[in-house]
Amino acid sequence: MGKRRAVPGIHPYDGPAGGWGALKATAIAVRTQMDILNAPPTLLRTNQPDGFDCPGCAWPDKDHHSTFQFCENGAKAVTWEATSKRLTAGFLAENTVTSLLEKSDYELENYGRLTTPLAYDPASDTLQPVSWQLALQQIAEVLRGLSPSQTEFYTSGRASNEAAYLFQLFAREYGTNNFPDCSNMCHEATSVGLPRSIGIGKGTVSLEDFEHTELVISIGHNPGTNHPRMMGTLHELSRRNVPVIVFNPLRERALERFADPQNVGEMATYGSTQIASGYYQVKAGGDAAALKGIAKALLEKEANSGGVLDHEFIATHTRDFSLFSHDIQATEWQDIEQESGLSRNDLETVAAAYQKSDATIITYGMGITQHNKGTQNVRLIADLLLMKGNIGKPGAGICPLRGHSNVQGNRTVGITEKPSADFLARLEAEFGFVPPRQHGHDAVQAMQSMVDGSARALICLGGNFAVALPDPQACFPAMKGLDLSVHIGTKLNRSHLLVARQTFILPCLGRTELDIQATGKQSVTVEDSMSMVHASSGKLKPASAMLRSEPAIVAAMAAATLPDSRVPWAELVADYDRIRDRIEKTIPGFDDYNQRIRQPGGFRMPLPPVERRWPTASGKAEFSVFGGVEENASAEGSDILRLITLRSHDQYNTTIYALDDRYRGVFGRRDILFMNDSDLDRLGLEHGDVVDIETALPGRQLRLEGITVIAYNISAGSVGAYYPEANVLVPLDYNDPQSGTPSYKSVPVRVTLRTKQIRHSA
Ligand SMILES: Nc1nc2c(c(=O)[nH]1)N[C@H]1C(S)=C(S)[C@@H](COP(=O)(O)OP(=O)(O)OC[C@H]3O[C@@H](n4cnc5c(=O)[nH]c(N)nc54)[C@H](O)[C@@H]3O)O[C@H]1N2
Ligand SMILES: Nc1nc2c(c(=O)[nH]1)N[C@H]1C(S)=C(S)[C@@H](COP(=O)(O)OP(=O)(O)OC[C@H]3O[C@@H](n4cnc5c(=O)[nH]c(N)nc54)[C@H](O)[C@@H]3O)O[C@H]1N2
Ligand SMILES: [Mo]
Repeated sequence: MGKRRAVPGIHPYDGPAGGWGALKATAIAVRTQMDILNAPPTLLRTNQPDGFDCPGCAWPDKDHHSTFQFCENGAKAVTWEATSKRLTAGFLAENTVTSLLEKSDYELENYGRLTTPLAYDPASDTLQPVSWQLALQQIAEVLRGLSPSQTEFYTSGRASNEAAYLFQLFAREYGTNNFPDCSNMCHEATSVGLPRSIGIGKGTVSLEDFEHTELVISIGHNPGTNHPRMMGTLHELSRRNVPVIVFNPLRERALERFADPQNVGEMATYGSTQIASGYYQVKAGGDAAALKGIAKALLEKEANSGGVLDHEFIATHTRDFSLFSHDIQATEWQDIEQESGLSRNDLETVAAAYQKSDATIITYGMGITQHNKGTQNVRLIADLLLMKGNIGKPGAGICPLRGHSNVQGNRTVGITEKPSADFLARLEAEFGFVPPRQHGHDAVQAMQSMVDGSARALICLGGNFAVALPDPQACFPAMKGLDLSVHIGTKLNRSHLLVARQTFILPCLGRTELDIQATGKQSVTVEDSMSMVHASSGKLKPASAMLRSEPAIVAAMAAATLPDSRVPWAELVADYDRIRDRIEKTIPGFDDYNQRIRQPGGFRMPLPPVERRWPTASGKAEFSVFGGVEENASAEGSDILRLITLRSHDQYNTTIYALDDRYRGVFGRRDILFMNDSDLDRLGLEHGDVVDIETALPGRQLRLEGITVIAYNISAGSVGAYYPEANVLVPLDYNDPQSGTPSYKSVPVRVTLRTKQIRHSA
């Protein structure tokens, strides 16, 4: 970076990701959150056969019973939940909701675990303890007075299969398919795009495929922070000389160099392993152009010398190849280069590596899905794989990196606003009530209904709905306009505090905690990113005797709301095996559910594409037509930059563990805009200047003021800022029309100087 003036809290990080720094960060997480004596056994039980599933991410484990897999950010997720801090009734009595809204997201959760049901008291503007019975009775009364279509049922992807299944059952018997969920802000593009391409909205690879792969292309995800256990896999690949090609506008350290804390040699010698064999700093929103460039290079080679495509696979297993290839041929190199920011030569190099490999995996994350054409981006990735038959053979396939640890399972067990007629018929046959057929709201639609006043109640199974969504200026007042909001959660957050006419916060057990019901100790089940379903059993003493499990809370709310319910709620909750029996009867793929989760490692959900069976409308895998190269609405003006909103190393979505972003060299602050040197020069800005950011889209003026811009290794034309602070810049209706996913990774913005950087003593 050369010589620059010092900016407080900015210290470029030169080491590899992982290594001793990761061990130290784990020790700090333990020390600041937990009773030290309790901590090591807790961490050791993470992802063990009889332990709990790590609430951190959805990356699978080897057999789920191999050695303890060390993971810094998994440790943070566990210690944040298993903290010894408690949010007490005394504290809440002394602090009004208005005053709590002044606190940061970090402070709110750091008060500790919720310990008792709370109800909002408008007279004193405080949250006050309430009995479970009274809370449930009052919630039920409001719900019975509303039309079901006025109620939104939100799920955040940490809920277990059992809790999520009961939640959808409750909402559907009540009478709505309004299921906004976190997946709508995340991998909805995958859930919509992949079924069209290959017949199922899930990844096709298993961990074993990584042992046989010859090439991994990693697009738009940051595993060093968000899927740290994947780093062990990438580290192994790199040591076997398997090329890993990265497309990312930012130089993410973990994708460059990584020291595996489990590798004794590397740790002892302060060594590290290079991860990416090629690192392409694509422009934000330029992946479609890049993918089309790779496809174009392949088609040109095929035309020149042949032997590139898998013709037999294409003929037997796919359709619409000619439509796809015409679109690729019609796309000009000049447009590809301009939109991607990469040269034809670069893309031909990647195409050559792809041609050479007999088994390729493409992994991807939010850098692909969170664009106006996110669904079509996902389909382009599938297209590229189909060209060489890279789906349904060992070592190859598509690998979306899911978000929350059970977000995939939630969808499998029925959390969807667009249920299939089959599924509804099975629910009806099993339970004897008539579920609503009309499709419901996704996350953005639910919030839009709250904004226009047509939705009156919001029931949240976890999460931080209003903060996770774009556009707090529109969302926050909408939350306050509701008749009822109910939050099942573990810690206080801002969505809880945006109180409605009546608001209830219901404290639940976390994954780490012991769950005892009428028949004894219970386990729940979750599905990871690779469709493996396994059991998770908490072991710790609950944070408070008042906590209830998520299934128990949902069942009690349902029983209170629906006095004539056909569902035996209490009986189901007494023994979760009974919930799983019902899941087995109503959802294909769960045969012998209770037996199979008792086997080590659990079982895999059916994935027909792995056997080259394609449950699409045509029965074949389908190529797509992207059309053009632009992923996002174009905005005019040479001063316009594309804003990426991203996660720091010390956060879990809206949960901020601490204020550092170690690998990006940011410490103790989050008010940062990452910008390329050439853009700084062009705009007449300097490293450390304080700027204002304004969204360059028609409509309301959206601004984020007083942000410090720093020079960073990010592609020219793209800038980065932290989520959720930067959500004020994203309009609620700026999304992918096919999947409804907000385009958090490509907001056109203008950046203007506010104050010149002040010289600080370093
Ligand atoms: N510790 C931790 N773990 C987590 C989470 C967390 O917040 N903290 N969140 C969980 C959840 S819900 C999710 S969805 C996942 C998220 O995991 P990721 O998908 O890794 O999410 P982001 O942090 O949003 O990072 C996106 C990455 O994409 C890059 N990127 C941005 N725009 C583009 C683009 O246009 N093209 C390309 N090629 N790259 C781009 C960014 O530079 C960044 O490296 O992680 C899960 N795991
Ligand atoms: N700008 C921008 N916005 C984004 C994104 C982005 O990349 N950029 N990413 C989007 C993505 S990918 C996602 S998934 C969403 C995340 O959206 P959400 O899933 O709604 O948000 P989280 O921050 O994960 O939710 C945190 C809260 O969950 C509760 N909680 C934690 N553990 C438990 C539990 O075990 N049970 C229950 N019931 N509650 C629990 C706690 O009260 C905590 O405050 O945000 C989206 N928003
Ligand atoms: Mo996510």
